[in-house]
Amino acid sequence: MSASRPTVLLAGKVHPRVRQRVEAEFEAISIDAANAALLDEDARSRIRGLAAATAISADFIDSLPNLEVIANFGVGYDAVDAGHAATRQVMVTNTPDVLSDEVADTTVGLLLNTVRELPKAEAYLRAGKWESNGAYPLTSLSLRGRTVGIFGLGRIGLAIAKRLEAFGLPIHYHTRNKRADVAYPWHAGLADMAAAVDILVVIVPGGAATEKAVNSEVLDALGPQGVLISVGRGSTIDEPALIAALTDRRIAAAGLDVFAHEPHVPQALMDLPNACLLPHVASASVATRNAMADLVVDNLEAWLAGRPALTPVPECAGFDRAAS
Ligand code: A2R
Repeated sequence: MSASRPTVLLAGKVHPRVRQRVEAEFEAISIDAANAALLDEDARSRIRGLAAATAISADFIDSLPNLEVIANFGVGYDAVDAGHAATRQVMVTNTPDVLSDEVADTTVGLLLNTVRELPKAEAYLRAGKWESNGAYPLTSLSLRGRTVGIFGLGRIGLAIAKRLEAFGLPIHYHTRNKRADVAYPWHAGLADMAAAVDILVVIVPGGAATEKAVNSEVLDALGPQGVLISVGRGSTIDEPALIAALTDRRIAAAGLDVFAHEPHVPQALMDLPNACLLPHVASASVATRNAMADLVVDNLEAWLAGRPALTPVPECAGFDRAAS
């Protein structure tokens, strides 16, 4: 043990590669939850870095007087109170870009599974029904002739758009700000876009600004042939409204990788034949999760060595390392 090495807290169920590298490069302290009562005063005063795999509240940040950096595992950092961290000049980093292609690939897979019922067709084969009952029924939905609307055309949304463009599908998008670098039609309103498209792909960050943005009005605008694909955050969907719309066939189908209260998935969703459900696996390959883990630790290393963070979140992007 070297007294000169900074102390880094591992909070929550951290990725094994984050743990391995943090234990090798820093003095590591581990706790299962971000709860100040799990740390004594000496530990709290020594902690300078935090590798976060769980919610980090303002109170928890305030319980660590010498905290300098919070490195969040994931591009979505809605569980970290980054606004509060910024007021204390605590750097917050996330893991953008390294997961965009993986998430976009999974989104296309989820869309195909939802529309062409591929998991159900495989289950039919495995149950011996092809031989006993004949061909799997024709799917009522198809990607052919459909238009896609992407809610959130950031790094991941654009990677999804490029893939679906290659499928020959027209792309529309809704964001708060129109992008100058794409020619896709932009809609200032989400419900307006939903009315103009057949497939709505949701890939915005979570948090108050997008909470339950996909509500009954948006789902009704999407309409009875409409398909919802949700891969950003479960909080963005009004889940009871979605269950009602799927039950009443006010939309045709939904493919979901994220849920409002993970890992709980409402039984009503599980019971719906027109819902295709994944357990939040969009970025979950060994290679991509390792790349995310490395970016978490690279950010800790850089900031704690007095260098700029590699991937600061927007709330902290202007921080001057020398000033903190
Ligand atoms: O609104 P803009 O112009 O800032 O565009 C961003 C859009 N966005 C929103 N659109 C409409 N209403 C909002 N309240 C709103 N908030 C954000 O979402 C931008 O086009 C996109 C976010 O893009 P990025 O920051 O590049 O994030 P990335 O890497 O694509 O990941 C998106 C989310 C993560 O936050 C995780 O929750 C999930 O995907 O993995």
